Parts: sequence; structure tokens; C-alpha cells
Amino acid sequence: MEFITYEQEGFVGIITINRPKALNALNSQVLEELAATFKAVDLETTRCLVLTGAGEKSFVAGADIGEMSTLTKAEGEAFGKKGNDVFRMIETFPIPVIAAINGFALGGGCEISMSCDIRICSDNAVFGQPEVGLGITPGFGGTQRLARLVGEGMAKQMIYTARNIKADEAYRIGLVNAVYTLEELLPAAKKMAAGIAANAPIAVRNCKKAINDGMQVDMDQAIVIEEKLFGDCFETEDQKAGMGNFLEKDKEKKLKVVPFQNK
Ligand code: DAK
Repeated sequence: MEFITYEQEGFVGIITINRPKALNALNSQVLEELAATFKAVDLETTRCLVLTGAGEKSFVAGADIGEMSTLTKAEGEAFGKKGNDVFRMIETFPIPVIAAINGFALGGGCEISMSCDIRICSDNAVFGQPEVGLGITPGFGGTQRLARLVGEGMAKQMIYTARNIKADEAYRIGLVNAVYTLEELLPAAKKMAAGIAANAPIAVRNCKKAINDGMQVDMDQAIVIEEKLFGDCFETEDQKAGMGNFLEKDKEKKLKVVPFQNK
């Protein structure tokens, strides 16, 4: 891998996009390496992922404008599909993915963060969808995911004006859940990931699936999705141990003693 690094800390995997010369912009190779990295994650031993960018200036400054500038229509479609496939893989990845946004998150950078489950950022972070200024529409799901996250009105304002927003505004509109100093960001992301990883892994996966799938359908169908995933938990050792520990008032055992079960 030239542009992606992967580290494992306990049950947490940390994926870093490492192309600082271009502010971690997404070219075809970065997208291919990202896809390969996610495919290689060992789901037996990994319960939560953190996605971040190398350096102190940028998370991802968008899709690579140099590479895109010469694309034909067919090549543009192929590039778009490559990106969309990776972003969708992240969104539907069985375990949670936390974006730790350490600077610019523009265009495809904002979009990749929105395909993650949770976004937290540093106080120097800048978000925006500048595509209309480049003569294109957001192409990696920005028109869809931004509106779902921050509401239609704010998404339209950001996309039509192509105006960047800073970390405090991103927090105010609900695009990120928390803002940290740059030094605190990665430790905070790892701490959150470790907290998620300490919970029952199948229950956490089922929560992700229930929220993702339920958000795409009406409430009557969504509740059925939840019922099914709730029911599945009663076939797990985690449920028996978790509830058993509570009833025995044995708080020390928690779920840590329960071996990981892969369904
Ligand atoms: N692509 C390629 N190189 C980039 C880049 C990018 N997006 N962003 C920055 N760089 C490179 C710069 O060219 C520069 O390279 P050198 O000149 O040093 O070789 C280096 O990174 C440092 O950048 P600057 O010198 O510009 O640094 P500054 O601090 O002055 O400015 C900046 C930082 C982030 C404000 C500025 O670099 C900037 O405005 N960058 C472009 C941001 C942007 O517009 N991003 C959105 C790209 S559009 C599609 C699907 C998706 C998309 C498109 C199509 N399909 C479905 C087909 C997505 C589109 C986008 O993401």
C-alpha cells in the first residue's frame, strides 16, 4: 500500500489516508487501496474502525482534481463508480466506522466522512461541497447524505453556494458530533472506538444494520427490521451473559469475558 496505513490497537483498527502532498486527495489508487484495506479487515478481531487523514492540515481535500480534469464521460462514470462502491462499502461495513476529521474535508472528503457512522473533528476542520464551483455536482453521495444528515435546507445552502464551513458551524448543524483540539482528536476517536468495542459485538452490528436499513423505509417496515435484529440477539452468548451479569449483580464481569462470536 502506498497511500493507506492500517494499525490495530486491541479490537480497534485505525485506517489512515496518507497522501499529504496532495492533502490526502482521493485519486483512483487511494480509492483502490481503501477498498482493499476494508476488505482485509479481520472481523473476528476488529469491532470498530477509525478513519483519519495523515498530517495536521487535511482529512481529505476531495477527489483528485488533477486526475479528474481530463476524464471523458465514460471515465468519469468509472471513477464515480469506484468512489461510490468504496463509500457504500464503508456505510454498510458490518462494524462501526468513526471519521476523525483532522482538517479539510472538502468535496469527496466531506462525502467520505458522511459515509462513516460517526464524525468527530479537530477545531481546524473545514467542511464543504465546492463542486458547483468546479462545474460538477457532488458525485460521491453528497447530494444524498448531506441532506439526510443536516436537513434539506442547510444541505442545499452548502451545495448551491459551495461555501465552506468551519468546525463550530459543522457542530452546530449536526454534521459532526464533537470538536476537539488536533492533539485530542485521535485519542478521543480511539477512546470512543474502544468504548464501542467493549459492548456486545453482535448487538452493535445489529444496531448499525437496524439504523441503516430502517432509515431507508417507512416506520412500519423499519420496526419490523428492528424486531428481527432484536430477536437475533437472543441467540447470542452476549445476551445471556449481559443480562445474567446484571441479574447476578456482577458488574465486574461485564461483557469483556464473553468470547467474540461471529455469526
Ligand atoms: N486534488 C488534487 N490535488 C489537491 C487537491 C485536490 N482536491 N487539494 C489540494 N491539492 C494539492 C494542491 O494542488 C497542492 O499541490 P502542489 O501544488 O503542492 O503540488 C497541495 O495539495 C497543497 O494544496 P494548496 O497549496 O492548495 O494548499 P492551501 O493550503 O493553499 O489550500 C485547500 C488548501 C484545501 C483550500 C486547496 O488546496 C483547495 O481548495 N483544494 C481543492 C479543494 C476542492 O475543491 N476539493 C473538492 C474537489 S471536487 C465524481 C465523484 C466525486 C467527485 C467528482 C466526481 N463522479 C461521480 C465522477 C468529487 C469531487 C470533488 O471532491
